[in-house]
Amino acid sequence: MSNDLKTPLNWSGGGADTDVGETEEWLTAFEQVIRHEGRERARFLLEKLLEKGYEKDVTLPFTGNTPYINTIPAARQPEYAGDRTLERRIKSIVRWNAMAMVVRANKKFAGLGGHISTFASSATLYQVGMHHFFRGRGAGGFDGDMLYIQGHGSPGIYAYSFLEGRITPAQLESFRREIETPSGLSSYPHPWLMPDYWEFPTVSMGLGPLAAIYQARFNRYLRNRGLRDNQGRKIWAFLGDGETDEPETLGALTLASRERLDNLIFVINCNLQRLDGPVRGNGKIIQELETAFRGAGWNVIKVIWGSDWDPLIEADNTGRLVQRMTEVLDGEYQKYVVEPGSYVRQEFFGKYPELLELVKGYGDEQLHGLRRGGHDPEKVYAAYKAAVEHQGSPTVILAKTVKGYGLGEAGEGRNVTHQQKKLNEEELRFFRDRFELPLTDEQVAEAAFYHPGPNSPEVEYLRECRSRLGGSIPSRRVRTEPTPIPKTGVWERFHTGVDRDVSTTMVFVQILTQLLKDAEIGPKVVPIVPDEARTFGMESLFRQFGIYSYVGQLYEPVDKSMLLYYREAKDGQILEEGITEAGSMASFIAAGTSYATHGIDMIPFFIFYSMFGFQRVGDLIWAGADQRMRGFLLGATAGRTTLNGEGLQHEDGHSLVLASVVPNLRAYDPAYAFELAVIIRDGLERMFEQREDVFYYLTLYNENYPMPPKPDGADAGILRGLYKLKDAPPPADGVPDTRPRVHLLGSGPILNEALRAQELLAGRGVAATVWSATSYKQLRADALEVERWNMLHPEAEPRKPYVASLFEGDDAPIVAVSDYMKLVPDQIARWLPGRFYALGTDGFGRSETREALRRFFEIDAGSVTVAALHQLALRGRYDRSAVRRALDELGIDPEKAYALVS
Ligand SMILES: Cc1ncc(C[n+]2csc(CCOP(=O)(O)OP(=O)(O)O)c2C)c(N)n1
Ligand SMILES: [Mg+2]
Repeated sequence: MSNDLKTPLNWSGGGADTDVGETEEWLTAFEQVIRHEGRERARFLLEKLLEKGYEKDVTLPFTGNTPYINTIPAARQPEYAGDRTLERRIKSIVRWNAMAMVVRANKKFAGLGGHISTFASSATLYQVGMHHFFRGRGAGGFDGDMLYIQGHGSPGIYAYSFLEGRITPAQLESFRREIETPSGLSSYPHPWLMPDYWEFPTVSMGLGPLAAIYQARFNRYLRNRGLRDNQGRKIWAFLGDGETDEPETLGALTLASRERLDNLIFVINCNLQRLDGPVRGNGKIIQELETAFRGAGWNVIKVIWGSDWDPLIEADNTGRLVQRMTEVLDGEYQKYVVEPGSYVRQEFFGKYPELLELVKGYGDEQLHGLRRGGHDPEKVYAAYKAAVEHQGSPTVILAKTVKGYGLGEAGEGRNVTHQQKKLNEEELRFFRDRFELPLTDEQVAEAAFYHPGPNSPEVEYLRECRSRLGGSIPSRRVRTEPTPIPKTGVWERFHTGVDRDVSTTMVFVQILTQLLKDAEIGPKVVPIVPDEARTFGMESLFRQFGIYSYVGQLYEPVDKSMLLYYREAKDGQILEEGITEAGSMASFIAAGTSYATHGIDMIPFFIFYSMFGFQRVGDLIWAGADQRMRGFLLGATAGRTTLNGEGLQHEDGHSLVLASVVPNLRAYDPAYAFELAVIIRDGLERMFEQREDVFYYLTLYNENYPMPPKPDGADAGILRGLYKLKDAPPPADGVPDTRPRVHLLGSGPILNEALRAQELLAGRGVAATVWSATSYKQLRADALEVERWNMLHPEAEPRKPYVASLFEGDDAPIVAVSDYMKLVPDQIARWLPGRFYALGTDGFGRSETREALRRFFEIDAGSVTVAALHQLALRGRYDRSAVRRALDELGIDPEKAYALVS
């Protein structure tokens, strides 16, 4: 192996040739075998040689690489199916408009942003798909292919729709102006902002590729469960080479190959640049990715060189050209783009005399113009065709391109190109001339949009292609028919209360089981777990409903003789994802958006360790919210003190804070079985009957306690976020009630601490009313809306926020307590001015008993009692010395350690 630092990793040349004659003999013999006995025989001999090598300790270093040339040689290239001339004209128009919409937007409003260079590099990659491969939602129940578009390439996609007549000039004019012009075009693919157009939000790098893998898998899941046959749908994911730096991009590759997802095609736009500069200036991103994907079992198709290199490769009988192609670094390839042809001659070909000889008939211009594969429709077409025909594994196409292609001095191949949004007149003229657009200098000066007319050959051609392929893309179409949610049978048993000690996690599993058994909605339920089913007591579901496996169960499980054995099945319903919250979340998104992607309602329940939810995969949750997913996220082992033995990394006291930032998420922190049942039922009705684009987060705890029956009329309060649970015990008979009053708000298992505090306070002459606070987020949302309405309607009778209306009629202090940070209850403080005080679990978790933890974080009954007494003392309604006495009696050391490190 060469020690030359410039030799790219994973490429071993084999050292110097010490006996050229002998080498020739071997090669000639090998060629003869190929010629006379065929490739199979040649392959067999090679394998035998390798085997012998291993036997004799002559081994080759591992390489996942093939040489740095196209995977599909010119000889195996299919004929191009389209009209190249017309397609080139279309592409030029699309390029122009995609560029012009960014330039015009930024001319008018500097700072609006937008990207020119990404699409400039990927125009051919999209166009070949648009004209020949990407299938729309045609007739006959076919839902079309699924397209994950590189987010910052969206101007190019809009430009196609503009040509097609789907997008008006006014809309193109209002790129990134979604507020002032309601039909303005969103910056990136946002199903929330352009709900009939974009299907998959992609621009948070890495999430698109991950989601695409799980989408492809979910399509198979639906098929194998007999719910939807999607055999023919392809999932195309377009991504940047820089985007492959994200761990999410490459993190799930083996799932795709393991499950033989040949419905999945990645197209990686290898323009060798990311935002700041080169992706792998000192190496070769295409070779690096080839190794990763091949190693993971993918079918890899490299599209590196354009057709004008074919004759050179053909004429290269010394192997020097391929050698040179392989040894040159990406940083150097980038330089060739910005330097003249003479530089390419000298630096690239000039390294070996044989190469200079090879191109001696080529002018400098010609050398500079030698195209890269990703800009050559024929090469891209060949790759796409091979990809859609390939069976048995997913395919990745690694297409080499130039970032900012066609921009010339304005940015082609320049390190600054990613953020280029302003072109001066000269640069615009260059662009026009380069792509031969029929625009006058005046039109060029203002970067006017160009449309050749609805009956022009270009538009007719494009329309014809799209209609042949089943209609326009992208296009999002949602199911609007409601799925009826059971009104009886499932819920009643959870309303009556349970004397036994149970946890809300156990209750949830029972609710889930009931739903799974329901004849109507049962099959639609998708339980998703990241290797925690046993932790949450869900193993009983394994045998009953089966764990999905695309091959079924090929082995006899060790626990086969047991009642609850680990049963895998082809039609298994549970998605047991293994230890990947990100993957599970991607499955959740796929299932929770199937009302739009597949036109059928699926109802995902993703249950996870609450600590490893929002803070681990928060960006995926945000992307799913953007994609308008529906379903239930369940943060189990919730609470900083309720999960008591696991310490700092496991004990969650803040997922509800993180949940509070997601707009269309309804987050609940329930305490009792009936609360869970009411919330889940309401969620199902909202999402699947009333078709609201919301989703749910529920905390689930593992503390066992009896579940009381549902108080009459509690439903509305449970859903709105707060209801009165228990009035203060009455004073002794005949004694007038002059006791100072407080309100105690509790959530989750800590509601029990509030109830105990109610007794402790009663013993100290204080009347405390206990409320169950199921959702501060919901309370806040209601109050914000009301407050805003009042501000905008100054002369109208002011409305009351729900939370404020509950506490009208007295001025008693309100103490809130939960197993979450103080910030969670503090969300409502503003509507209860001067009377609200929150206790909570701010700070890192610790391993201890629940009692010790609750005392440490000051959320136990004793701490609640002291807080309430102190609030009364501040108002002169309780004696300060009596508060100090209470501290003593309750065993609270005033100098004890403080949990919050700040
Ligand atoms: C998670 C995330 N981090 C950062 C960004 C900002 N960003 C947008 S595009 C880009 C560079 C992308 O490079 P590449 O993937 O190679 O795409 P290209 O534009 O070169 O095709 C960056 C860093 C982002 N969108 N998402
Ligand atoms: Mg790039």
